[in-house]
Amino acid sequence: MTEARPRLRRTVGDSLEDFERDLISNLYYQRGTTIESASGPDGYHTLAVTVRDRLVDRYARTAAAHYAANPRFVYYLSAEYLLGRQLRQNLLYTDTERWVRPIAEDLGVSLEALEVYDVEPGLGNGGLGRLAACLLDSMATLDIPAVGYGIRYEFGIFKQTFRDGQQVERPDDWTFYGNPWEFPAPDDRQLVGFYGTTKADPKDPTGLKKHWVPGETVRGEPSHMLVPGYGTQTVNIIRLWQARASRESFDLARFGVGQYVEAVDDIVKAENISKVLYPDDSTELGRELRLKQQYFLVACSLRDIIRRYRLRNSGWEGFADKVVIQLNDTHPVVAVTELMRLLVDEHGVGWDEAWSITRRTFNYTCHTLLPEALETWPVRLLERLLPRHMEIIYAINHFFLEEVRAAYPGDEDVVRRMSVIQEGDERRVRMAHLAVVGSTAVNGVAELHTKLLAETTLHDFATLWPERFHNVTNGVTPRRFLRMANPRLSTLITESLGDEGWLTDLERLHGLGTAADDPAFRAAWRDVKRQNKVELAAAVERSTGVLIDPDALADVMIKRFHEYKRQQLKLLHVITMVNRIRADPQATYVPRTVLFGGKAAPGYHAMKLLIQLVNAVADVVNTDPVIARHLRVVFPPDYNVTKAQFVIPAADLSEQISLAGKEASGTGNMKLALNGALTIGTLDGANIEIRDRVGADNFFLFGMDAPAAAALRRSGYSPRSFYEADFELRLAVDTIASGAFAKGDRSVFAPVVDAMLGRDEYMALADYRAYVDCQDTVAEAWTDTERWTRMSVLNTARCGFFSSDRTVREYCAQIWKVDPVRVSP
Ligand code: TH1
Repeated sequence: MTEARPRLRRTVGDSLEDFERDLISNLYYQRGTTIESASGPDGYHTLAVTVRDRLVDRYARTAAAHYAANPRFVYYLSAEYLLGRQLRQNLLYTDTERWVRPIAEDLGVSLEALEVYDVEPGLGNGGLGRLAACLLDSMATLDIPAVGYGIRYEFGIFKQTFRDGQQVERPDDWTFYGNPWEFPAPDDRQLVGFYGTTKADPKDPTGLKKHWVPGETVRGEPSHMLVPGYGTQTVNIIRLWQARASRESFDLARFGVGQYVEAVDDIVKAENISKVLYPDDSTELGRELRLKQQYFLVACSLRDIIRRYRLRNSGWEGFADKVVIQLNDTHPVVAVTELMRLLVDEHGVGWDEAWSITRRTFNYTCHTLLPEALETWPVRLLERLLPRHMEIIYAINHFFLEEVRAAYPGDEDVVRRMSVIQEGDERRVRMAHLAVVGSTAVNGVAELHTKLLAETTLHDFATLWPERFHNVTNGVTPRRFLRMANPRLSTLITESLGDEGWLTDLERLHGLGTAADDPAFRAAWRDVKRQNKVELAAAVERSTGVLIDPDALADVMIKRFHEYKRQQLKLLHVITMVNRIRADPQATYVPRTVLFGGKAAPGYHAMKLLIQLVNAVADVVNTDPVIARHLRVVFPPDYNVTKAQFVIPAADLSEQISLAGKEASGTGNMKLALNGALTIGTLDGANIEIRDRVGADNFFLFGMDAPAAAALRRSGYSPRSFYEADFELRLAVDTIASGAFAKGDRSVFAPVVDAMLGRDEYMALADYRAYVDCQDTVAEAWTDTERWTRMSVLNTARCGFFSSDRTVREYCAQIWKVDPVRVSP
């Protein structure tokens, strides 16, 4: 194959003058305005497309190189992506910020002023979506041929506001001003069916091949965003599907008889599929529309993958050699049945060969252990919505259970446990089981998580097929979460290490280890942290009205609100500090700012009430002149990737206090440690690996480990006994119960107290004493400034392992078996 003919390719100039000329021309011809009359959005969009065009050039060369090499591709299927803002990233990746600064200055605008129009696409809930974005960044940086597939939700994760301290959700109309970073590709649209009936194929003696006649069809229209690699020419893409009414999806007959509005109603229904992201993190919500979303993503993406495969290949024998599909949790797992359907029903491949291809194509990443996050779908819903897929699931399960019976003759108990179908009043399909059965490799996201998966949730599968199980510990991109978020620290690191090589080889941060012993370096390190805190303080004041002291210990807990993450435990500590100050106002206390950030799922009432309590405690603390001298509590609303980039560089203490065995990995823990925050944490998820690397002396460990937590639960956990045995704990709980945070009304937060003393599902009370004592150790450590700084430097120096580049290398070596393709300049 020859590359695209050069004369058809336009190359952007590579100088300040070219950039300036393109900027003016884009303002004039794209926005139809002039420098004199341009608005803020005009300026932003013009800059965005001018920067973007530098990437288009690389993308065209990447596509040509991939076409020529016909390599094995990684296809990442994910219902969620949290990409973060694009402008700064693309300025960095195209190395154009050095031009934009002076040009903007000449024009009397600041980059910061334009950036307010750079809306982050909030197409995810939390860690799972952000991980997908970090992995795509690292794949491009490592020149791995890859495409990310997702849904272009019209409304992303809701915007969080507070009214009287309560969370109020507002829709996130993220494309209101248009999205300059995406390219619609209507030519690559796909048709997706739902409902209908299946018919036997009379020519097929096995009965395994059938014909599906959908009752409804919807069109999927793709657009893509560019995913550039750092320090390389590779630009991959993420392809997002939006649902549109197909001509078949509304009733033309109705137009004929004047039922125009009713006919248009069908259009609305079809387009609802990609209307909104489900705002639930780590919980399963068995709603029909969500299953429709999942199948919509899968059906569009698989057809697109096959289309791409056929550009350079024919026949099916080689499919699994050219295509590897990574399933991001169970959300896209219906893909296993869809590929079978496409191969068997539509392309006439025999069942056994199709199954071999399918199994070799897919791999599955599990991100949780929480039972409520393990998706199951009612058989009856699948039979109605995806009748052919349900038949295929039965057939897959039939052959699978034959294998189980052969391995364990006479053991019907293991058959029942492992079956893809969960029997009971309402029969359900276990998506995680389907994923394991249909994949080559299954992985957990941190060592403990993988171990627990193999011992508990997927124990039978790990026993039957040990070779399928892998661990790939999560990572984060150092470009966004160190270089972009923390430019001051990045400069200091680069000065100390001599060059910027650490940005793509993060283990080089080890070189800072010796600098930790240099007092001048430590002073510079502290200075950076302080400046970051000054900046954060200004932002916090703007958004909450509360003044915070940049010299106070910045104690941050930023993550989704969930009982297992235990914001309630942090709050008990805050209230304990309040009670201590009240009891002895004259004593000396280490000044602290406690910063919370995070959303609760709109239907998660217990967590919404906890958010209200955090705000109520903040109110009491910040307005009490005695307490506020030592302590401030702030909760800026609408925590997202953009805000994370502000908060993380300013943090001194990172709260990672989930009940051991519940947080699969965590990735905020990595971002904070990488930015020199010390962790106070349990032996959970990736905390364990962080502690192993930074050293036990540089990590504040407390609480039960996973076996201890499991043992306590087995022995019959009674939160009340902990409450009664600990004076400070009793006082903290009683303070909430007294109505002190509700102007004396004891009823408002009574459910919080009841949850603590009643079930305390995640055993916060059992870990309270260890936690509060550990916080005292933290405060003590903070007073030794030099020692604290040394610990902070060592955290950064020793967190190189947590680069998502390492994560992607491990996926490549263990699971994907793909090689890079270099793109020449
Ligand atoms: C998160 C995990 O809770 C977190 O520990 C992990 O670091 C992250 O994934 C990345 O691996 C999960 N998010 C979700 C979201 C949904 C369902 C399950 C999980 S697990 C909707």
